[in-house]
Amino acid sequence: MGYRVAIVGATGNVGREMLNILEELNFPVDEIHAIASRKSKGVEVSFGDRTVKCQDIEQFDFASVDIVLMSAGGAVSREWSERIGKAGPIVIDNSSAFRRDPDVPLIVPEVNPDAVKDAKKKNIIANPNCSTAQLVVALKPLHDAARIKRVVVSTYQSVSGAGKEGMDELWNQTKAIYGLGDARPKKFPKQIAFNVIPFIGAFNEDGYTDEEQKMWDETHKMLDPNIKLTVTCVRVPVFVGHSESVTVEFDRPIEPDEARAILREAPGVLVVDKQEHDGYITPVDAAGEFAVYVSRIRKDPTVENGLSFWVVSDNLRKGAALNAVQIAQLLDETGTIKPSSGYRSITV
Ligand code: 11C
Repeated sequence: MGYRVAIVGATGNVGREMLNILEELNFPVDEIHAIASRKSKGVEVSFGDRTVKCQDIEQFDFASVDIVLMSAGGAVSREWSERIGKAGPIVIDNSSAFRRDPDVPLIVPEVNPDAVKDAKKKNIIANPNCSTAQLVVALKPLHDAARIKRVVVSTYQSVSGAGKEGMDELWNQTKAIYGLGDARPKKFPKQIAFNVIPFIGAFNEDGYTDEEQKMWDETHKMLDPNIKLTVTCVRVPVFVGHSESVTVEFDRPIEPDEARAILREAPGVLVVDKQEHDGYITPVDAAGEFAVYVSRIRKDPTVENGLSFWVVSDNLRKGAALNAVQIAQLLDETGTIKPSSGYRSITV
């Protein structure tokens, strides 16, 4: 016996991945409900070899489920998550709406699983931004070994981070540039096909973007508020998979070989790091996979105790749906929630 699970935003990129990953990880699901806005009512989504019809969020009785995986954007989360939490289930919210709320734990299970103790304060757990999730999975084991003082990150974020509309825009612009239609930007502020855009989200008054701010706020909440972090977030014409160039300053010397050994033992990390062309990972290699890949580990000779490396992961998986399902597993494994009707163990 297992859990009664609802996916809100089931027709989106992340919602579909949540359904896939529940099945791939054999999470004990007794009932699955696909929930979407009224306009998607009746749309079919796949869950394993079954199809499930979307139900209207306004009509659904959330008191009838144990877990709600929420990925319908910040506005829907702000309107619904607290109401749903009060109705009984635990909401695992993929939006930015509650990440900074002190009564809402923000969790990457490889990094701060103990934060699950606060899950019932509001019955909401926040899932981090995709670019933060993969960063902290790589930083955590290094920080445990040699305290991190400062991090400099530049991201190379795929268009799927901006949802299906972002993927459609890259596809349509690519065709249009060869003469088959309208190449004007709609979803992104500038042309994304054959280009890169040093802007994601919205500008803050200090000249950074809110996407950049999320990366330091969330790293501080989950890993360590004392780490200094500066970030530049860039959108690139890649469909799936976010990449990050990361430079870290530690409080003691750490050799590339020691970092490789630490990361090889770290949960969720795969080190692919040889000085040959099969020896580093690109987003195309990481798409569809679970791991956070680390490549190109080398000394930064311009600072004391510096290391630079390259981090790549599937932003729809570890950056969103996989992390959400891992949080559901954590709730189960810690006994924070119990199956509604008995228990079937998880086999991963
Ligand atoms: C992007 N990282 O690539 C964003 C998408 O706060 O969950 C996820 C935004 C968020 O556009």
